[in-house]
Amino acid sequence: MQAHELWKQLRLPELEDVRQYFRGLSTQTLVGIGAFAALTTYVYATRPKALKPICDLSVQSVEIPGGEFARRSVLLDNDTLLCFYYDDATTMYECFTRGMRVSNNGPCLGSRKPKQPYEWLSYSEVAERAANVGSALLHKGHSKTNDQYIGIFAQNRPEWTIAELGCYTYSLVVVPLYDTLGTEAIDYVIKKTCISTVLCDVPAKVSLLLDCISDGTHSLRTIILMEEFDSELVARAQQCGVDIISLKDAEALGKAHRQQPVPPSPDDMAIICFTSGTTGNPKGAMLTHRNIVSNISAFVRITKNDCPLSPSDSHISYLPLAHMFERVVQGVLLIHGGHIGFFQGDIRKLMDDLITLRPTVFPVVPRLLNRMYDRIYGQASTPLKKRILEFAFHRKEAEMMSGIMRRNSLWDKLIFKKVQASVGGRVRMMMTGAAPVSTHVLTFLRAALGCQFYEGYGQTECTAGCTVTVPGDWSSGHVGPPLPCNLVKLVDVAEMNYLAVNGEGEVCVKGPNVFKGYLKDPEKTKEAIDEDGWVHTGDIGRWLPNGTLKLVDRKKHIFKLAQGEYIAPEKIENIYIRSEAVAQAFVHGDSLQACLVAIIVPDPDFLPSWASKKGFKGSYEELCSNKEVRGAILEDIVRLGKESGLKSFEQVKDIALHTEPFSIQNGLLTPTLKAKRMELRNHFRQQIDQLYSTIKM
Ligand SMILES: *[C@@H]1O[C@H](CO)[C@@H](O)[C@H](O)[C@H]1NC(C)=O
Ligand SMILES: *[C@@H]1O[C@H](CO)[C@@H](O)[C@H](O)[C@H]1NC(C)=O
Ligand SMILES: CC(=O)N[C@H]1CO[C@H](CO)[C@@H](O)[C@@H]1O
Repeated sequence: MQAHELWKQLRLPELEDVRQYFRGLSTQTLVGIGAFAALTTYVYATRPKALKPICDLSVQSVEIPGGEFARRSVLLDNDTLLCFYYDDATTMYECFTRGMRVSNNGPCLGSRKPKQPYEWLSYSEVAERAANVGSALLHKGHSKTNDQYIGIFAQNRPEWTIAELGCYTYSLVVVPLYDTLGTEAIDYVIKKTCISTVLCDVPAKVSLLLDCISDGTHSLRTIILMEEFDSELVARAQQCGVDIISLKDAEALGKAHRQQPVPPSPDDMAIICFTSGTTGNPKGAMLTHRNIVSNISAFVRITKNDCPLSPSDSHISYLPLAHMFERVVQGVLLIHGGHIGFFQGDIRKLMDDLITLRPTVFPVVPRLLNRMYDRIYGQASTPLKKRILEFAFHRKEAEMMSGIMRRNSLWDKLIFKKVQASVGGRVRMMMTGAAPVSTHVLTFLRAALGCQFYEGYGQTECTAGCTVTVPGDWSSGHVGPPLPCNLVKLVDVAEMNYLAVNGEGEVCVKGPNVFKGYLKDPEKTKEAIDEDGWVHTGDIGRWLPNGTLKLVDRKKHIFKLAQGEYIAPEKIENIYIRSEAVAQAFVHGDSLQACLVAIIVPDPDFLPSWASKKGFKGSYEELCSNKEVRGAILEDIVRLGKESGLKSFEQVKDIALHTEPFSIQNGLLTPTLKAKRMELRNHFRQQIDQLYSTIKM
């Protein structure tokens, strides 16, 4: 094949040498283009046919009668929403038992020690240990009707899922605890739920827990600890009135007092998921088995044709199990008898875990995607390599837009194989959610990784998801149509000029995945769910002509500049933090000002090398107080803004550099790491005033 020949000529000498060779002839570009044109011909000649999409991609959702412009998925035959995909899996407990059956008792949960292969527990081993843990809890006096909340305070690991299943087996309810809640909030959660038993992974978490409950009025009686501990810890706990027992002993206790399962029904509570808002105490979203299983089922319905899962599928579990996104993904695997490999607990070793596990399912968050993207581009170290990479990307992008998603094209063999190998080489399904991802980064990684790659949108109050992109639609910039398990409507936000008649407004969700309210908090429940059962998300969406939803804004985070232009600061910040020099950004403006300014926290890891490329030397602090460095950073973020299509009034006119990161500790971030905009504005009042005063001069 001619194209291969050409490629070989281009590759045999190092690309760098080719560049040298053709220097002066100024034909470097020509050769590149000639070779690529020939390759393109080859690629087109060998191109596979697109799979038939699961629906007409130009009509992904339809309006339902009722006059409120609410829409449902076209994957439904009628307006009845999907609750269960499989009749024999209507609760989280049944999802597991179904998986045990269809996998024929295959491997279920895996973990590894440093540099070792994965070791697996089979489905029946997991079921056995879960029943033991559950029986131990019953023995300690817990039951469906008495003291039913069980805390789990641990990183992702097999014991997490075993403990969870142990609760489900006897209709107990899981209350996940996590570090970023903060000590005050953990104390609050324990009091609110009157938890008496918590399972912890390591002694450090026990210490933290004991710190949280130091005032002596708590309900905590027992801590079941997964890892080894010393007598000092036991003594300290005893002073707080808490017994510590090892998980091993608890399992032995349960084995000796084994109870018949008490399986939950779909409307029984499964999890109380505490989330923290920008102000006030955390809110405990009550989720039933039906809530979770309907989300799992909707996802199964969407992916069933193009990416059906089976017992041979494996998933890498590293996103916090305390959040519903990861929980739902695990459910999707378990219901199909797939297996779940846990990371070692250290995010820096994730790449090693990926290569060892070689998962087929890989959920991600935008932050990780940005890292991957930057690394791939960073490796294309010469202009020619960059151009080749971009060319290959555009060829695959064109294929994707015609519905083809694959990993066996020429471009994959030549360019993207390495990227694919870096995540194990077998990934065939990815999903991202939790935060917006840049359309360019998403499209590039879809092309590079060549797998079914879905973007979802949702919140805990509707069990993780309420929309997700459908297979075959690999365009980005929207979050797909409503899930088959819920309706979505947009409601007028008149003060921001978003009107439902124009297909714009606050996103509201209703369906079996919508939660039952916040635990013992009728007031906040009323704020979140209206009388007709719609959850009001606070996000602003817009319907696209093909029935997909695009998120355009947050209800609160918007302001007008003096000339009347609307500004959505988070959108701008998300672009600016893509600069290598920038770790965090806070964009400010208000209706008294004609322009925007920002507080920038430069990235301590990357600023020095970035600055030295531009000829600046010095420590992080020195660089941050250097006016010219500030100018260079401003120039860089404005460039990024321009590339990403920001209008000129959406760009900042000046910035101040700040060396202390915004954090939960200093009160500038929420426990879910979102900016507390009010506090940021007050905190930086002086710098902001200073910036505006110099701009005016
Ligand atoms: C709606 O469609 C579902 C799935 O095809 C079907 O099971 C159900 O009976 C239908 N309901 C009505 C009211 O037609
Ligand atoms: C759906 O509509 C959006 C906006 O018009 C567009 O960007 C996207 O490509 C469309 N998707 C498909 C599959 O046509
Ligand atoms: C149907 C569906 O997929 N809804 C959400 C459920 O959870 C997944 C993640 O596991 C999300 O991607 C979806 O948005």
